[in-house]
Amino acid sequence: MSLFDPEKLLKWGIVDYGYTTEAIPQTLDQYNLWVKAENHLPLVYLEGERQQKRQSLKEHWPEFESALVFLFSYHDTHQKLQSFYQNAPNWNGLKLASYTLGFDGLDYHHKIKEHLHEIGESLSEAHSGLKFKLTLDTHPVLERDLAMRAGVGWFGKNSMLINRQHGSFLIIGSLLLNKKILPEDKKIIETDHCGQCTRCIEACPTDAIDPVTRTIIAKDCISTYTIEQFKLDTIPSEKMTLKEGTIFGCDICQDVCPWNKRLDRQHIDQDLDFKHEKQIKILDFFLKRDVKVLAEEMNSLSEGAFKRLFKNTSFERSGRRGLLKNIIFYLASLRKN
Ligand code: B12
Ligand code: SF4
Ligand code: SF4
Repeated sequence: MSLFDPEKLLKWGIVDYGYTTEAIPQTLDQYNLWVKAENHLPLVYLEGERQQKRQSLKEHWPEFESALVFLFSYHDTHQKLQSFYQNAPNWNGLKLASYTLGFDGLDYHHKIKEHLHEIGESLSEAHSGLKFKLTLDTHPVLERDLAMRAGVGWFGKNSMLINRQHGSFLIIGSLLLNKKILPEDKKIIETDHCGQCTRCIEACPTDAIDPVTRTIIAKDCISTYTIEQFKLDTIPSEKMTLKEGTIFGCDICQDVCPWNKRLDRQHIDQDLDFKHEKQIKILDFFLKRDVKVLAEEMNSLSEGAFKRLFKNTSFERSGRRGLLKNIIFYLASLRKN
């Protein structure tokens, strides 16, 4: 498919895209069973009306006829962060999900929305009467299944959508369209390439991956506790630990995946320095200072001052209190060992 200027796509970090006309997810049963077993809790937005909308793209948007699914890679940032953790003499032991430093250190929702809009506008100019609706993370769409239907990857045992060439450090962003703009689905559905590997299951510090259903038990996942439950002080699971330093999101089940490690080796000579102002600010603030000093500063900062410091980044949403809660829990996790 050469619908778009490849240079522009690469500039935006789009490494692959696919197309589908199927409105109904192929793995609906897995999702519905997951919710029925209450493995989604405490993420209540995955049940009820929003669960109903996920049953078909037509439930979400009745005009749906087709979708273009784009993969935005931040693998380069994952590599830079790994190198930082391994080599920086002043690293304090804390870790951030690499997407927070990807996309120039800005909240990916803002950046990717802009790119998707631009693509949608140019498609509308080329196809008269074409309407589009974008879906990115927060919309009631099973995005991994949509990406699978568009032929751009398979579900790993860690439940990540993995692309053979580009691994899993990817954000999925899509355009739902009210017309079929390509003659037919060109890509073949990707098959499972996990084989006998179980590295992600073994590496998860909280045993949050259910090896039987290949889904995540949300209450046990570090990502849920550190990103989604930013206002909650109670600990959702007795398995929870942040001893690995994961104070915002968690990449452990992706770090160990051979499909990402293979890419690390391919790009061994990439420039490993962070260049953007926001990235440097995030590194300096969270990852280079004594953790107790950081906790004290976070404690004395006002909510407003924190928001101003991290405006337009992924940390704006969780706010000062959410991050402080995580840092305190990290210190408590260390004392437990
Ligand atoms: C809720 C949510 C979470 C929750 C729950 C995660 C989960 N695995 O369900 C929490 C907070 C834990 C989370 C964490 C993360 N998330 Co999140 N999250 C979502 C969200 C909003 C919904 C996911 C969902 O519907 N889960 C329900 C489960 C049942 O569905 P599923 O995970 O898609 O699994 C499908 C397949 O695995 C398949 N399946 C399951 N079992 C089986 C078994 C068999 C045999 C078969 C064939 C298929 C199959 O069916 C499922 C339903 O389609 C999506 C955005 C969206 N709107 O889709 C982002 C999304 C999944 N998250 C994303 C990211 C980046 C992350 C993190 C990496 C962030 C971080 N660094 O901390 C972690 C990764 C944790 C992990 N290993 O999954 C990306 C994933 C991109 C990718 N390459 O897959 C998404 C797609 C956002 C985006 N637009 O890019 N997330
Ligand atoms: S994101 Fe972390 S806690 Fe969640 S399943 Fe993966 S390794 Fe486990
Ligand atoms: S670590 Fe192994 S089992 Fe897990 S997703 Fe990657 S290839 Fe699949």
